[in-house]
Amino acid sequence: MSKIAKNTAFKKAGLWVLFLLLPGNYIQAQTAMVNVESRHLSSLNGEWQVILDPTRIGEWKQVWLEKKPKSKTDFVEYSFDGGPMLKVPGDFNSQLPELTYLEGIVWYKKVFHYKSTTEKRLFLHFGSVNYLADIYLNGEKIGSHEGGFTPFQFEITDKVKEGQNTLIVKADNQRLQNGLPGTGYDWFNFGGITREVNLIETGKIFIEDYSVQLKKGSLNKVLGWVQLNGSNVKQKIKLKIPELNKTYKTESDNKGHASIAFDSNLKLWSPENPKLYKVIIESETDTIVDTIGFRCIEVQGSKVLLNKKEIFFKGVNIHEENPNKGTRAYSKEDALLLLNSAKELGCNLVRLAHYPHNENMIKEAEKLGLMVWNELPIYQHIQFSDSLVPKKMETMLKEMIHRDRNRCGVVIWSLSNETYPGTANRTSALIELTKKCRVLDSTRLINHVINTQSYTNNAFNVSDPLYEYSDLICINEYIGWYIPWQGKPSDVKWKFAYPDKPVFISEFGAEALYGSNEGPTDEASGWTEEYQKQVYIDQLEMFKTIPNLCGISPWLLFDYKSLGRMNQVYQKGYNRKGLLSEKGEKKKAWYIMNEYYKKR
Ligand code: GCB
Repeated sequence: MSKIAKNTAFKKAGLWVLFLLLPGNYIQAQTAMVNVESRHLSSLNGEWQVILDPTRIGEWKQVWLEKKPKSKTDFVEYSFDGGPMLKVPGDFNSQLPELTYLEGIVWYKKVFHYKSTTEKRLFLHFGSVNYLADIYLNGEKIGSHEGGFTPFQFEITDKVKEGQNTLIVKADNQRLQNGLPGTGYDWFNFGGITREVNLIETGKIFIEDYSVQLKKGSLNKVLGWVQLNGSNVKQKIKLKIPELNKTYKTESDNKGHASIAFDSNLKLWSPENPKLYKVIIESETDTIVDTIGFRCIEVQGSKVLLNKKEIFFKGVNIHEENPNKGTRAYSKEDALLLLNSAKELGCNLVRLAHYPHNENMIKEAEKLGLMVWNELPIYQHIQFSDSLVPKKMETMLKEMIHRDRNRCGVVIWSLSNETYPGTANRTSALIELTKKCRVLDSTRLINHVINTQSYTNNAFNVSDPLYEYSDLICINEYIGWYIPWQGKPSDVKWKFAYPDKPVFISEFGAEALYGSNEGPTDEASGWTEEYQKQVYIDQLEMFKTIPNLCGISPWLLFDYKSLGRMNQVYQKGYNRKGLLSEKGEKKKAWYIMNEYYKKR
C-alpha cells in the first residue's frame, strides 16, 4: 500500500472510531400529539426500503446523505435501491431470515410527496421505534428518540419541501447498559419501526392535548383541561357530549390553556358495562373527536373500589407478541386475539407487561370491558446510578401518561418490576418517579412490583421501602416453580410491613409444554401440564391465606418467545408459562384458572 493510501485508510478508520464514540447530534423528540386517529393524517405505513447494518458502519458512511457517484471514477458503497423492503409497522426480526436474531441497526427509507401551504403545520409522528431512533429528512438530522414503546414526533413545517421528500430512520435495538429496560430481560427484543408512522397536518393553532375524566373520588364531577398549541392562543373552547345533550363552554388563556369542570349524570364505565361516550372538543381553529368513558378507581383502607364498589382484579399477564405469528403485536387484529383470549379466561383486567403496549391494546381492552395495567420497562437490573437514567425514566413516564390519560380502562400505572433494594440509587430514584407520577395523574392507582419478599418455614415476610409509596402491595412469587413449597399451601403465613394495604399477586405460575403428559407429574423437569396444573391448584389454595387480597394475575396468557429459555426439548426459545400454547391450545392449568374466575 502506498504511503498516501495507508494514511487515507488510517484516517478513515480513525474517523469511524470517532463517529462510533460521538454521542451524536441529539435533538430530542417532542412529546407526541394524542388521539392521532382524529387528526388530518397521511400514513407513511407500508413498504420501506432498508439497509441492514449489523456492523454499525452506516453512521460513518453517512447513509442518510444518499450520496451518488460524482465522476466516472467515483463510487458509493451503499444504496437503498436494489435492497430488501420491510413492512412498517412491524418488527424487523420476523420479516427477513437474516434479521431473526439481529440486535442492531436497520436503516429505513421512505419517499413521500407534500404540497405545502402557508396555512398549515406539519408533524412527523411515530407510534414507536425500538429502541433508539435517529430521524433524517432530506439529508438533515431532525432528531432522535430513546425508548421502544412510546410515541414521539417532530414538527417539520419548516423542513419539508414542496414535492418529493426523503425520510430516513436509523432504528437500533442494541441493548444498552443504561437503557430502559437494561441488558437483561425475559422477552424477545423485537426491533424496528414497530408501530405506525404518520404525517399529521394541523392548522397554525391546534388542539395539542386535553384531559377529560372524573375528579378523583367523584362519580359525576368531570374535570379536565384543553391545551392549544400556536401563537395567539386565546380562543373559545367547547366540549360536547351529544348523547348527554351537554355543551360546556370555556376559554383558553394566553398560554392556550383552558380548564374544564362540570357535573353530569353519566353512565359509568365498568367491566360489566364498558360505556363510552363520543366527546367532541372544539376550539375556534380545530376539532377533535374522542371516545371517552368515566369511572372512579380508588383504594379505601384495604380495599380497591371501582365506582365506589369493591372490585377483585381477575387479571392475566400479556406480552405484546402475536403468539401465532411470532411477531411483535401492533394491529387491532393482534390486540383482539390477545384480549379475547383474556376475556375467555374470565378476566376483568390485563396486565400489559412489561412496557407500554400499542394503543390498539388499550383501546380495544377498554371497549371489551377489560381494565388495563400499564407498565414502564423499568425491569430488574436498571442502572439507577447512571446520571442519565432518572431523566430517561421521567421522559418515558410522561410519554406513557400523556398518551393514555384519557383512557378510562387504564386503572393502574405500574412504575417498575422486580428492581432490587440493594441496587445503588434504586429506592430514591423510584420514590422520585412515583412522586412525579402522582403530580401528572393522581386519579389512578400507582404501584411497584416487588419479588424480594422472603419465604421461609412456609411464611412470607413482605417488606420494601417502595411499598410505602404504592397504592397496592404487588408481589411476584413462583412458589412451586422457582421456589419449592415449604409446607401446605393452606398453612402459609403472611407478615406485611404495610398490613393495611390491598395485596395483588402480580405473577405466579409454572412452565409446561402443551401436550407434555408423559413424565412424572410431581417433577418440574418433565414440563408436564399436570405439574403446572398442580402449581395452580396449590397457588389458588394459598391465596385464601392472604389478607386483603384484591387481585391476581397469572404469568401468563400465551407461551412467548424468549431466547434465554434454552431447554431444547421443552422450551425451544419459548417461555412456557402460558396457560395457552403459542398456537392457542389450552393447557390443563387454563381450566383451573377459568373455574376460579367464574366463581369469583
Ligand atoms: C418474572 C418476571 C417475568 C418473567 C417471569 C418468568 O418474575 O417478572 O418477566 O418472565 O418471572 O417466567 O421467570
